[in-house]
Amino acid sequence: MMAKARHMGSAISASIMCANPLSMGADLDRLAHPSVAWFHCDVMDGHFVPNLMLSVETVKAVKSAYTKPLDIHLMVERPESMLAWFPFGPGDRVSVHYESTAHMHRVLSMVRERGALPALALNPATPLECVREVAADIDMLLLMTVNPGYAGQPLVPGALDKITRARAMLDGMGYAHIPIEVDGNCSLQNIPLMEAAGANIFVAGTSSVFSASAGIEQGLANTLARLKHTG
Ligand code: S6P
Ligand code: MG
Repeated sequence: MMAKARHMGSAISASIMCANPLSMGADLDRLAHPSVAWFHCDVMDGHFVPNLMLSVETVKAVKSAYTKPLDIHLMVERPESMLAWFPFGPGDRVSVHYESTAHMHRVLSMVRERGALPALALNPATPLECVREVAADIDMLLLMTVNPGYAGQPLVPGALDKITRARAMLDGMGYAHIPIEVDGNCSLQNIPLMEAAGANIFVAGTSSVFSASAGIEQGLANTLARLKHTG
């Protein structure tokens, strides 16, 4: 019987857009801890989502200063026209929204050609059915559990059910090895529910690693304590 992907190790991807912009380096130094698997870099163009976030220069600076793999989340129109701007390569991951391009297969191939891991990202209202068409071409599925654009939002209704359905779909298609990343209100309360539903990678932002009044180290410890399948 095929192993269920829900038993693969759970991991944290720290959302660096939630760092203090006036002391980002100090926050990232704290997050460059072995228990953080990825630096989640949100890129927003003001068109695909109503916000502007993490400039190319910021992502380049993070890439050159840290050895932590990048988990680049592109929330931009026509990502194929911007991929070349960003610094990523082997070990890094790039998530591309289904809703953002008419050329999903081409964009995923462009990511893989650079030795990085391509991932498909879906907005909350996007049907899971589109996963079938590119499951063979992705290394991860990113499910938005809030509407993309801002940190600090509540979970959208149906988010947990969608994780369950996505896990069942991938397992049923023979892709039990593909992890599911969840992004949006991965709070200390929601993480165990999301993990039980089948999520493997948790984007940690204002509701987890940045939520402790005692600071990021405490927030990280609190977040790790919520995961069942670590390591
Ligand atoms: C939102 C973005 C996310 C946020 C993260 C914030 O569009 O893609 O990565 O940074 O979800 O986390 P939280 O805990 O504030 O929801
Ligand atoms: Mg994100």
